[in-house]
Amino acid sequence: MATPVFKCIHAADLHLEQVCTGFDQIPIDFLDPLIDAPYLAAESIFTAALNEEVDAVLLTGDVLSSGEYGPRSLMFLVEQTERLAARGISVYWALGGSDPPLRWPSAALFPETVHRLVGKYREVFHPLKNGQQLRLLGPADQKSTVRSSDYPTAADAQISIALGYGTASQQALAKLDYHYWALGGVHLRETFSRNPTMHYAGTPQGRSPAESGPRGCTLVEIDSEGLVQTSPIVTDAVRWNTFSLSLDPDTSQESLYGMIQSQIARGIVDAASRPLLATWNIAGSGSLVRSLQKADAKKKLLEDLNAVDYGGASVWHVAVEAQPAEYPAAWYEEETILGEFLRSLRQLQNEGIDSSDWEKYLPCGNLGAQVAARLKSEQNSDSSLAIKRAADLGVHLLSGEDV
Ligand SMILES: [Mn+2]
Repeated sequence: MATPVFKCIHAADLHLEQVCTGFDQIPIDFLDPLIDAPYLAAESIFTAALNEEVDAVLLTGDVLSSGEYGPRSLMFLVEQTERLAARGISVYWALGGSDPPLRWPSAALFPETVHRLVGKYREVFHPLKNGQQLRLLGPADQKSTVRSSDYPTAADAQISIALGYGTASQQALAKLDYHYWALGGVHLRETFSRNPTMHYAGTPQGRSPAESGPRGCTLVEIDSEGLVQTSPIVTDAVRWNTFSLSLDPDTSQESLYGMIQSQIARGIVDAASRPLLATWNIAGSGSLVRSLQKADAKKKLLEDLNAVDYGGASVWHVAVEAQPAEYPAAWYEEETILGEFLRSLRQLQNEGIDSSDWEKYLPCGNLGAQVAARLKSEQNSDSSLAIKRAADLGVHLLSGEDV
């Protein structure tokens, strides 16, 4: 691309007050890094803006949560935007689902370089070095969908950026001729269109095992032709990483530990001296996978892993999940009790389970009712995983091994 006429950092979903979750216990020396992680990650965004000497920072929603923000997050954001203001860097903040509304007394604390875009204040113009102006258009309201009908077509020759929050449809937005769609509300970084570029910057800091892998913000450069180039900047201060292992029926406990150690060694390199929170998804068939589905065995494995000294690296093993593997297709066709059993489970898998009425899947009578009552208290459990586990147990019992 030609020399950029506009250079910015696009970030979203800072969720400054949102703490990390997803662990039963955590060692004391992890507490401070976990509490500070959202702030350190956000600070890296503003530092990157200064280092890259950008023209502006675009924030697309979920920066502060209006229900939860307190003095720390508010003052942090004021300080950071003042760092930018001192260097003449503007902030264009498109208000998303959880941000404080436009009428918000604390907004007066921010320097004048902070523009909160929504509703009748949604449109601003940013002067470019070549004398032209760049048009930025924020969302019409604080809803959680980017609706094409809310954005007028960007018809003139000017470079235009649309800022939005929530789910978006590539087809509907592409017709509107904006050069860049800066979007928020999706926590995993994603460019879902290249022509024009439509991009979710993702959250700068993962908060749970579900937000595994590097997180950050995006450096965006636009040239005078309106060509857009995006590059990721990693900002997370604590790294969540979910590792997947696949076990053979004859994998021993010892070789499982060996597999874990070699994956964690790579994870430590990837985390580049950040504290690492590891989750293990173990899949396969055989007695080891079956035993790891039991709470005691998972707990023992976690204790063993957390007793290992990683030579100065901060590593904490958060959870182990063991899932039975898929069975060979031929087993489903067998005219045997096993085949019949697997076919019934597959039917349940396809139709889904009505978890409000467990009793209809269970034997009549007192025992069925008791089991249904226990299941009811675990409403949030993953029913497809439960079916896979039932399949594994059934296959094990019908195989006749370990009788
Ligand atoms: Mn969010």
